[in-house]
Order: sequence, then C-alpha cells, then structure tokens
Amino acid sequence: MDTQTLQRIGIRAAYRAGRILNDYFVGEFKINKKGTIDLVTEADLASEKMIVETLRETFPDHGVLAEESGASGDNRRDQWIIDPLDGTTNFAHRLPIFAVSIAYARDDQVEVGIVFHPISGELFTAIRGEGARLNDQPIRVSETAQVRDSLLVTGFPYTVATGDTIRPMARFARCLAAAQGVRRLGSAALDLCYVACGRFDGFWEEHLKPWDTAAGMLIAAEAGARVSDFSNGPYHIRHPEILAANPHLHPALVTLLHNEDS
Ligand code: 2AM
Ligand code: CA
Ligand code: CA
Ligand code: CA
Repeated sequence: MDTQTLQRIGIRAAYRAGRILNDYFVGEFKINKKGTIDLVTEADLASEKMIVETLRETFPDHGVLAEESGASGDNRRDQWIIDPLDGTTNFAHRLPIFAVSIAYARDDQVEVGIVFHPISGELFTAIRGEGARLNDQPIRVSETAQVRDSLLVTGFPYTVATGDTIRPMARFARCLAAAQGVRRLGSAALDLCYVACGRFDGFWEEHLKPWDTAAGMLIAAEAGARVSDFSNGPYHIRHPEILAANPHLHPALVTLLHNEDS
C-alpha cells in the first residue's frame, strides 16, 4: 500500500471526524468521567467510531490503537494510532482548542501523520521523509535561537493531581524564568503542530500516550524539529517524555528540563 493512499484515506477520516466534532461542539453532548479529572464525551466516541469505520472500508486488515476503544485487530505491522478528540477538557468547556489525530505506523515506525483542527479548518500532514504541510503548503519550524526570545508550550502531567508535582513544577519554573513566555493549550497534537509551523519554538510534556503524540511528532520532525526525551535520548511514541523544538533551541531546553535535581 503506497503512503499517498494511506494519507488520502487518513485525511478523509479526519475530515469526517472533524465535522462530527464541530456539530457536537455547538450542540448538546453528554460528558462522562473515566477518572476523577479524566473526561470522555459522546463526541469522542462518535468521532472514533467514524474514523475506525472509514479506515476499515479501505484497510480491513490493519490494526487499530485508539484512545477510547484500545487495540483491535492482530495486525501490528500496519497500525493506525488514533486520538479522536485531543483536548477533551477544552471541548467539554466549549474552548475551541481541540483536534483529531491520526497516524499510520508500519512495524511501530510512524509513516503518516495527520492532525486536523476542525474549528479553523487547519490540516497538518506529514509523510516520513517528505516534509510537513499545513493545508498543503510546506511548513518549517522557527529560527528562534535564544531561549529568552522563545515562546514555549507544555502540558501539566495528569499525575499532578495524585503523584509527583515537585519535578514537573521545577521544570516548568525553570523554563518560565528563561523563556519569553510559556503557554498551556491542552492539546498535545496541536502543540506539536504549532511547533512544526513555527508558532511555538518548543514543546515538552510527560505522561503522554501514543495517540497523543504519534501524528504530531512526525509532523514536527518533518518540519525540522528535533524530537527527543528530556535527556536528549531518542523519543518513541511509548516513551513517557517528549521534547520537540527547533534545532537551535533544543540543546538549551534539554539543559533546562534535564536538571540534576529533577
Ligand atoms: P485528551 O484530551 O485526548 O485526553 C494535554 O496536556 C494532553 O493530555 C492532551 O493531549 C490530553 O489528551 C491529555 N490528557 C487529558 N486528560 C488526560 C488524563 N486524564 N490522562 C492522561 N492524559 C490526558
Ligand atoms: Ca489526547
Ligand atoms: Ca482524546
Ligand atoms: Ca482522553
């Protein structure tokens, strides 16, 4: 199966899901709790169903790893990694910062990444080795070279409610003190895409899942970002830490994040 076809069908699924999310966003939807602060809405479920059905029309034998339904199909060679609604907390509060994230991985290597922000119509795509695009135009990371001039973005780990707060907060404080500014949008997929197109200069977060980062990290990497863990080790979608930044800033951000006492 050629990557163009994989991308085309993935985009079809993202557009169909995006239409569903936009409709729910201005209408009524039920919200359920998966944990104390972890939400799932009817929109997450409807979006995921549409994505999986659309992919299965063309790729009935491919495996699926999706946030709400987990892993299905025993094909690990060809796998779709899906977040049907990245930014559910925003969505539930009617804050228009959420996305659909769809990645195709072969033998656990992400080959195609698609992130769609249905409110704006912005579609971010990448094919491994072929660069990244926003609405079909090539995109690049920023050229910002000094941390002092950089706008960074992060997410707070959800373990903050129950577990380790000291180290994540120390990292946050160090970056906040060093940067021009730090933002917290609530959608890891969009954070990575906004690094890819240079709106942000760097992004870090921990405790993310494969469906949060699979598409966005390929888009960022193909736009020229360096993607690693906090100690400049290799990043993989099952790794708990991710740092993505333009190559000028990446070493300085590793120093800020990977501090002796963190
Ligand atoms: P979600 O909206 O798809 O759940 C924001 O920091 C990132 O963390 C988002 O990508 C968000 O994805 C994810 N996230 C939100 N709530 C979470 C939770 N309770 N546990 C783990 N990840 C969560
Ligand atoms: Ca997510
Ligand atoms: Ca989600
Ligand atoms: Ca979720």
